[in-house]
Amino acid sequence: MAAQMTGAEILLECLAREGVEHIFGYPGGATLPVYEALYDHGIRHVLMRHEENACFAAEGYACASGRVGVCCATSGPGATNLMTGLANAHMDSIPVVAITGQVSTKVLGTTAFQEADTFGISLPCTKHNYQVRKIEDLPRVIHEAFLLASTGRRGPVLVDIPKDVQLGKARYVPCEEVHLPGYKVLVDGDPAQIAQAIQLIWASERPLVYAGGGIVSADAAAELREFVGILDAPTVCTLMGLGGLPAEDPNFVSMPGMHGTYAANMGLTHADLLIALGVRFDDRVTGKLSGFAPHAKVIHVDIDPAEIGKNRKVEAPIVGDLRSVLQQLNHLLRETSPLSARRRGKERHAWSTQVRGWKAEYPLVSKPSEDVIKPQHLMTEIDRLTAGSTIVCCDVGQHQMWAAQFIRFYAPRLWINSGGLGSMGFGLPAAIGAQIARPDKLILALVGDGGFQMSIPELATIANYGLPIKVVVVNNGHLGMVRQWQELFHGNRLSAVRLDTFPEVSQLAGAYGLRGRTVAKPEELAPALQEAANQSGPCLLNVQVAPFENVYPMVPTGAALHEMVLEPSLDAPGSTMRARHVPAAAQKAPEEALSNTRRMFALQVQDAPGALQRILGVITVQGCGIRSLSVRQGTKPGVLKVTLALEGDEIAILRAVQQISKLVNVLEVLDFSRRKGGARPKTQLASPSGLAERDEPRLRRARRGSEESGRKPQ
Ligand SMILES: Cc1ncc(C[n+]2csc(CCOP(=O)(O)OP(=O)(O)O)c2C)c(N)n1
Ligand SMILES: [Mg+2]
Repeated sequence: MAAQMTGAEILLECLAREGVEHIFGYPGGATLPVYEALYDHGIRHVLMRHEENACFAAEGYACASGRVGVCCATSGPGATNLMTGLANAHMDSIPVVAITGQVSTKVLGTTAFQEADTFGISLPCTKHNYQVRKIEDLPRVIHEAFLLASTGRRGPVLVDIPKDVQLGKARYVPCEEVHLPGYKVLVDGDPAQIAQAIQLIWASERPLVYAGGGIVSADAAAELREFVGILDAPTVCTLMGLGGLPAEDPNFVSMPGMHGTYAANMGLTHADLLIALGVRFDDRVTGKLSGFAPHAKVIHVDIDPAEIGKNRKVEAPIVGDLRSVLQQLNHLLRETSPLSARRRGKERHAWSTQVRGWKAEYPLVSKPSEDVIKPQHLMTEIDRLTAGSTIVCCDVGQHQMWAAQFIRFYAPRLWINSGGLGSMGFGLPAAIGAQIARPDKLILALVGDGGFQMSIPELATIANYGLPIKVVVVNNGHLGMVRQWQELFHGNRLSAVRLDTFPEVSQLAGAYGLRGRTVAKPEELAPALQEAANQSGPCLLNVQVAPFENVYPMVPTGAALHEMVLEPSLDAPGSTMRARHVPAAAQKAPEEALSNTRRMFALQVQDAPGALQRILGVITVQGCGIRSLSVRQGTKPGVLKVTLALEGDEIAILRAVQQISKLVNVLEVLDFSRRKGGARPKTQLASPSGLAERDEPRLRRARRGSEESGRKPQ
């Protein structure tokens, strides 16, 4: 007869049977038996410095390896500290099993010391959760938890184990098979729906593949590449799907959405068929839903039936595992392509050429400066260094968007970030998990100065385990993404976004026994990154970047994708990118502000309530003086012509004009001061070419002075 084992020993035995090699955790009173059992167990425990980070590390481990990440916390505060991590895993469908200690069953519900309703609290942020009240249930529950976390739509599963269950003894009876009668995972797609999808695909003239994180979690990158190759169709990959199609694939366009590129967003706007693969039509991708892919029929493949039709009507729904469904589709497409591909060949060729044209016409540009490191410049240097094959664990904010725009990934599981929940503090602990999963890989933790300050304690974990992670802080002195929104949408009233105090980095790193340095000069950047990569151990690089840079393109909330604001293109002397920011609270005295220059503009703006107030407000905020102002009926009904002579700092004037175009619907800008110098009057945003009139971005309509105009988000 088998020897008796404690509940804690049974737990570890079950974890070992699931192939678990690492647990990320933090101990406490209610998990003492588990840690006693871990003392001489083969499973390696990684002591993190906070339970939230233990969960993020488990997620980094899962994302880098494709395996289930495991984390552990004690009852009460330990368990509640896990919740952000679990919510993050839930949003991004990351397979995690979380073990929490709980007070003994006898005192459950008595507000015992460190009792929290972990089961209740974790219910909405897990795929499933358990509380194990009997030791005999442990093997079944643990194996069910792994099955649920790693199949179907992946996600976090929490197992709460009271202390007396961990301490109790029982004969260990292995659970050889898991039965979950109500849990069905469809693997293959329904043949009739697949056939319908094939019909739509061959009937389409302008197909666009919209691939998401589902491609990565289903390990379907090879199948996606084959699919895209057969169709020769432009493909956009979402923030979670980057690397799902290698960035060097000729059909790869880029990331779509709020900070997506012109080509990706125009592709979505003009497609007549969207082939949506493992995506959830997230609002950060779609913008205003009614304006999203307005001419497209939709094929939507997803493992989770609840996603289909959730946000967007679908013509061909297919529920199944993406890898299997893509294999089915590829097989049928190959069979049918000799006849069908020719039918729309000319139109499809024109479409691919059009999308490539958009990409060439409006690429993402990184213009290095000689004075200051531009964040985009940093990302292009990282791109050069990593050559598409390094794991980048990124935090949340502007730097995340620039990284997604400029760093190319040639394979899945290299780009690890917090998408759905957008949890600051994710990047560095995720890098710890990724490095433990992939000791062979160079791992970058790319974090903002805000998120980094949430993660500093984990430098101890890095030092403790000698993990050779390169932590790169993108230090703009601000909670940059919030600052950008305050600047653009809240009258530039910068409130609680300056990060004035930042530790001296060589001392901070040195205190943990790490190497650390600050890089502030553009010419030092590439060598510093190279040196960090060459070092065998960990290091901390604090890169001081331009403090007031904004992420563009940008689709303002409430706007449709084609209403994106491209990078403001008033190419002022010194460039708008270099424009000094004038905090609302620290404006210059009027006499001082009026000292520099005078410029005259005529704006054609849509006559909407509050438009004039907004124009005047922006000018005041930027500290410009108004020398003269006239308002007349514009060239068309419903349009006002506002002629302004502005005085003050040249850069502040140009910034004011840019801001105006974001807050009111500007149809045309004439810059008379430029005209005198022989330059052509300039409109604010670039115009696309070769588009059907009905769908052109607002700017093109503006250039022609058309009355038709989209709503400006307020
Ligand atoms: C835990 C958490 N708190 C607050 C936010 C809201 N938020 C989103 S981005 C951001 C600023 C991030 O600043 P930083 O880490 O310096 O990155 P930057 O935007 O400057 O690149 C904030 C506060 C968040 N996403 N997560
Ligand atoms: Mg910052």
